[in-house]
Amino acid sequence: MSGLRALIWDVDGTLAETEADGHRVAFNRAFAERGLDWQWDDATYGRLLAITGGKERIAHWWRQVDPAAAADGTAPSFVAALHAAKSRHYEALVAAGAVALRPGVVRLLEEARRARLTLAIATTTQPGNVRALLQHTLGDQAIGWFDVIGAGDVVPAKKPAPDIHRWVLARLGLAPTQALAIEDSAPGVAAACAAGLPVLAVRSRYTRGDCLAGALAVLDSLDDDGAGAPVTLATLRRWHAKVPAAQATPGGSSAQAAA
Ligand code: XBP
Ligand code: MG
Repeated sequence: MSGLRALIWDVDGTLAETEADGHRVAFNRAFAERGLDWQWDDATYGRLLAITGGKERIAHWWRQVDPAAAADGTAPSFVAALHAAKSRHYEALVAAGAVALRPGVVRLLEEARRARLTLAIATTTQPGNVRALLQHTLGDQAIGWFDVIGAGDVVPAKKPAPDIHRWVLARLGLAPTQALAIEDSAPGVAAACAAGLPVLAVRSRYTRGDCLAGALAVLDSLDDDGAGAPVTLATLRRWHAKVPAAQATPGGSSAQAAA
């Protein structure tokens, strides 16, 4: 097992609870702006999160509510325009402070920076959304904390495909076993595992019921390692060092077993 050299962070649900009060609201504002009577309530949106990527989520919904229109040749450009409006609304919501970083995130980022561990991002959301979140929660300088930011359509297939994690690893010049992914959802954990990355899962609002099998540990918060203590770099290094044993265990191990 190589030592831990980099943390590869997911954004939505992991750095911040962006979905309910950020992305969902932005989708609904874009629908209303375009005169559509579509409205994604909390439960509907929770189900739709199985479709990763905003454009893909809109197209999936459209195929359900109006299959004939969704099959029209102009559908992709309509989806793209609708999604661009959604991204504009999302960035405005983030700028207005609608989403905050999750507990423990700033503490762990700062500890990793002090230890000169490489930081990177692998996310399904659009690059502009990542920039807006970092800028409005951590400040203008925070974008520079991350050596590589893999986001949105830089890869053809979104999570649960491993493409985005592989893209980030290639640019970092690291083997999967030299890094640790931090994810909140079933598609995110599946993507990291398929890329050969050890992964820590931290459940978020919409992923309480997700199957997170394959993760080194499954937590509810970075402020609770499963035994009531904050997750520190030492915790991550300890779990990371056990990767061969954890990978040999079908379904991974619990936080208590990993600790
Ligand atoms: C999050 C997503 C994203 C956002 C919307 O997945 O699926 O699509 O919900 O973002 P993950 P865009 O946290 O696993 O990256 O509309 O910008 O695509
Ligand atoms: Mg996520």
